Amino acid sequence: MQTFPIAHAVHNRYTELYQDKPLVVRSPGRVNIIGEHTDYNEGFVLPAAIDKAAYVAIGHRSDNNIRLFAEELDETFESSLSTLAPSDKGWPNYILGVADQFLKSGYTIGGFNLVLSGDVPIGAGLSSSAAIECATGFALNELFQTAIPRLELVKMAQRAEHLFAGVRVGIMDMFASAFGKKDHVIKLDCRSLDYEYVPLKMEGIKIVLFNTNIEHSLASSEYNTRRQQCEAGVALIQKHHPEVHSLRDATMAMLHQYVEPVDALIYKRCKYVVEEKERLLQGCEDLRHGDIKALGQKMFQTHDGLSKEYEVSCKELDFLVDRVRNNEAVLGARMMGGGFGGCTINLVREEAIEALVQETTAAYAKQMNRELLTYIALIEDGTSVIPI
Ligand code: GAF
Repeated sequence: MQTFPIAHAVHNRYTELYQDKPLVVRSPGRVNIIGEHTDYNEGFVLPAAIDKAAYVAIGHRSDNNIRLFAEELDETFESSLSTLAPSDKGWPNYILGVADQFLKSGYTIGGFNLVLSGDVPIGAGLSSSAAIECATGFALNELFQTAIPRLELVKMAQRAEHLFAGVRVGIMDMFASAFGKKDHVIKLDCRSLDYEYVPLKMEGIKIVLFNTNIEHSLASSEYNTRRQQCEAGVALIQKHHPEVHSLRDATMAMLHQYVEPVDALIYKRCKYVVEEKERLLQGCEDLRHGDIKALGQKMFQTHDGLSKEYEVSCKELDFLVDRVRNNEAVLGARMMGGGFGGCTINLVREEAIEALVQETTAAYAKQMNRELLTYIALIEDGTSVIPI
């Protein structure tokens, strides 16, 4: 049986603080193989839950208060169910926002104590926030026996992020955290929310993440802007095709005809999304046929689109992708997640990983004057209670 040392650590911390036995929930971060910025355009995505996760230990209180402790920050935060509001502090919002969703959806919950810990690097594009939100949602659901289905908890986590973190994220990150399956990617249709598990069969190839070590500060404001730009493109098409509800329904021909002559910037953004939609579907077939080389080539194309057309990359991400582009041992690479920092995802032949990490770390330090952090991502199951 798999052991989770951090689950034991949050359990012990909770017991030390509250002299009581808590419930412990683990919820992972995610990678996304291909299909970036397609979720809020009702396209497909291809994420998977990883072996880095958020952990919460939770227990009842006899009043309506909420007492949070963040292990890594050594910080306590107090609030109450009657005064729930976004905090300037940041991290409590991912918990408070979810508690707020329980109340807004009409579920009865009481006060609680919660200890938070985890090993998903913050701001690295691996969805540490979705991991915390899903862990909190599942923990409250268990603790207060609210019997909310998994998919509804995912939607509540997404709304929590919209309202308490102010970022209009799509559903991918929370879905991947909650629905992840060991050694599988999830082909998720972000319109119908139908999904399919596709085995991640990559003999001799591993997923290597290079963390730029730049926390994506621009990410939230620019993210919301990108969403608006996509909506603006849809509005232009809708004047002629009322049946088009999102970029999911748009074709390149429509973009050429109705968007390109009106607004070059909006056209560029929408073009990337419409092309990425198709790339994902083909990439998924490549994966099914074990053609990782073809999938990898599409990842490089995705990166170029994200960098030059969607413009959510940064010089550090571009540097890391360009660095491996002509390396035979790297089948594919691209920036991953919202952008403006965080990680690149690389499909690398196992025997070449050590040398690649060494030489990329040295080059990154020299050219970008920063430390490169590297993780090898293993694909694991989604959110669950950890019995202790
Ligand atoms: C972030 C968001 F949270 C996701 O919903 C998704 O849009 C992603 O950026 C880009 O694909 O991780």
